[in-house]
Amino acid sequence: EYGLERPRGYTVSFHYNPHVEYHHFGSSHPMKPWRLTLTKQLVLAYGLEYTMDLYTPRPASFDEMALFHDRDYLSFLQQITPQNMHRQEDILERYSFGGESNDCPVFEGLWNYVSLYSGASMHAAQNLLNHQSDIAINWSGGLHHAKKGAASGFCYVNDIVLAIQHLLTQHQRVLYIDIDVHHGDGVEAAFESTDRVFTLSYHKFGQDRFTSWPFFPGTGDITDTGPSDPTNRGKAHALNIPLEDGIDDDQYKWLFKTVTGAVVDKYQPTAIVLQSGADSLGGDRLGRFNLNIKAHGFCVETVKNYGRPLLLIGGGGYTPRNVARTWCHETAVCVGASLHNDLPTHIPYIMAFQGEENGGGILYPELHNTKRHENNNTTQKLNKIVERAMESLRYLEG
Ligand code: ZLV
Ligand code: CA
Ligand code: ZN
Repeated sequence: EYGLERPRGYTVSFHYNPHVEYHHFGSSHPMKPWRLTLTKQLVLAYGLEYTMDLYTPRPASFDEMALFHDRDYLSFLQQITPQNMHRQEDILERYSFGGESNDCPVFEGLWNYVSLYSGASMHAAQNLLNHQSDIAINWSGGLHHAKKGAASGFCYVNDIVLAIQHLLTQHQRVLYIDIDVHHGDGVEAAFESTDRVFTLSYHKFGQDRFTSWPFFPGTGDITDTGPSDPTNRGKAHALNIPLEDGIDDDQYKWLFKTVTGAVVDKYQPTAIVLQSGADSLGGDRLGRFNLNIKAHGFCVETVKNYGRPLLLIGGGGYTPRNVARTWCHETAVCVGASLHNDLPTHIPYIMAFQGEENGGGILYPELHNTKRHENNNTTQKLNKIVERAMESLRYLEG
């Protein structure tokens, strides 16, 4: 029995295995799988579950993940535990674990965690292939930094690459769009030698004013458009939009619509994958931008309106209450619902959203805080970026 009518001509599916929530990277680590609990609670509280098909996907198998990853790397992931890791320090280093920053810690249930989020992305892709959904959502995925044989930046297995590979079994051209504040380097690298995937990432690029290191992962300048070798089919099939601290709603919306629209026109993808990392929001613990929830959601709406099969996945997002708000809003955008700004009062963990510092119990609090991140993106710089982007698109034949 549906509480809400479904007058839509398209189907939205939600792929989520709640077991991911119970994994912890460690108490001081910024990645909190618990943000997914909050997201789910908001989605349920607004009654959005009645407007979508819900699935609890099984974990991905070793062999499924080996469609992209090296088997020796996966064997390592499968057996490493916090208890036995001290006996294999050399191997940890080989796969980019540990180190002084410890972005990729070994934690209890790591293998289970990676197979759960990967299984959800693969199942979402399968649903698009079956024509069982037009838009398939997996908020637990989007781990765009993971490499074939190494972990990187909180990412161990690259669920996006696995999902895109699956889409490629039936789709000639897949467009990957990444609005996480970090460069989607792992996905770009995985498909650098094919013209059947176009990767487009918007991100902060350049020296970080807080750490004075290059902002992670340090790649993705405007000049990076894929391999330069003219015989490489992947040439010109990557586009990177490097941004400065503090970009605001109007600038980002304009840039996103202009550049993404041009890519879609030129490349004519038959399916789209959108990584909707929420660390590009204002007030994010790791991010540097000043976006509000509705500006972030505008990107989802814009991509939805291209009317192609769409895989929508999560990614970064380090202020859990705002991650939950954004992904709930974007779920509503997908189903075509508008949500009341006052949060339903019967939400578990309602305290996480209440009080002035937590957004005052509303869905769309103002997140921009120009004192924290001064806007260093001038109209002139952005125009220049668009000009350069249009120029590199001219190298795409067709
Ligand atoms: O959102 O911050 O900057 C997808 C995603 O894109 C680094 N890692 C490495 C390279 C040398 N540094 C370490 C700098 C540490 C600065 C303090 C943290 C505090 C605790 C734990 C991690 C961090 C941290 N690490 C902040 N930024 C990093 C990045 C990795 C970012 C991954 C983004 C993942 C899910
Ligand atoms: Ca990005
Ligand atoms: Zn990120």
